[in-house]
Amino acid sequence: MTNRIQALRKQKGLSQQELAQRIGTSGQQVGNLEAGRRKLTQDWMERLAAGLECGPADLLGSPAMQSAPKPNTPLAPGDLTMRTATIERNTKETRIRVTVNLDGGGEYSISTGIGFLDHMLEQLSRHSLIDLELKAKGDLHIDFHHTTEDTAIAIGEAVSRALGDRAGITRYGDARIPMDETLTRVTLDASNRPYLIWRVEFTRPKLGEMDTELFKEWFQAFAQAAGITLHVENIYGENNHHIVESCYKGLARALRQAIEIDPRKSDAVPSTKGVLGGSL
Ligand SMILES: [Mn+2]
Repeated sequence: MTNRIQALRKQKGLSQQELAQRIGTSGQQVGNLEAGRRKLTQDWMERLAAGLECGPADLLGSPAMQSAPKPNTPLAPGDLTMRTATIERNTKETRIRVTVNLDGGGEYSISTGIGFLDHMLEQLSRHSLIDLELKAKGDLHIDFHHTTEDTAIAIGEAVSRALGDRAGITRYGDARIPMDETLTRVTLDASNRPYLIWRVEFTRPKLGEMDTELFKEWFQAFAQAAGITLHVENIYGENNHHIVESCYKGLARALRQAIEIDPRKSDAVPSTKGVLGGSL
């Protein structure tokens, strides 16, 4: 810990949630900033200083610099709930290890052995701001099917686990992505009700070495494992690379919205039933 955000916050008697509400962010984000998992930019310093009624420079320095905080101060409920997960998935066909941080900055390290799939998953991370570490070793000597599908299952499971009880998330997301001549719309509900609508057609059988028919398999497996209702529609487009890439970017953007903590209801599950999943 190299900053005094937490110490100043406790002096003010604020929970992470309360400080987050003052400055229009999520409790998780405040937790990330306090723990140094999120870079303390000038913008964040100014926002935090306004919320803590101090100067931006007061945020720097070690927490012990001023009135040492009591040891073993109990955490307020909801404090420091990191939305991260690691999944290891080993079968005869594939060996996969994936780590996600939903509150990341879109940093990635991805290796599936399939160049084109790596390119798509990098877009997913970059545009969702989910940090994604993925290492997959699959039976590519047979074909790319198992590796494609199992990669989606593993990422989906990791996202679902990191979402936990899905309390306080925005839940819905929607994105329209243009890429030159192509336009794709992705709409989703992260409510733990897996479903895929896939209105995407390709005019070429392969992109790179990858069969284009595998992309539907990827999205189907991801929707199932992540527990999301996922509607993907290519409205128009000609270039097959643009068509599929706009699908991944649309998923990323819609996912980014849906999994964001809504600061106005950050302790609530966003369903009138009080629990997500099951019948409507
Ligand atoms: Mn591309």
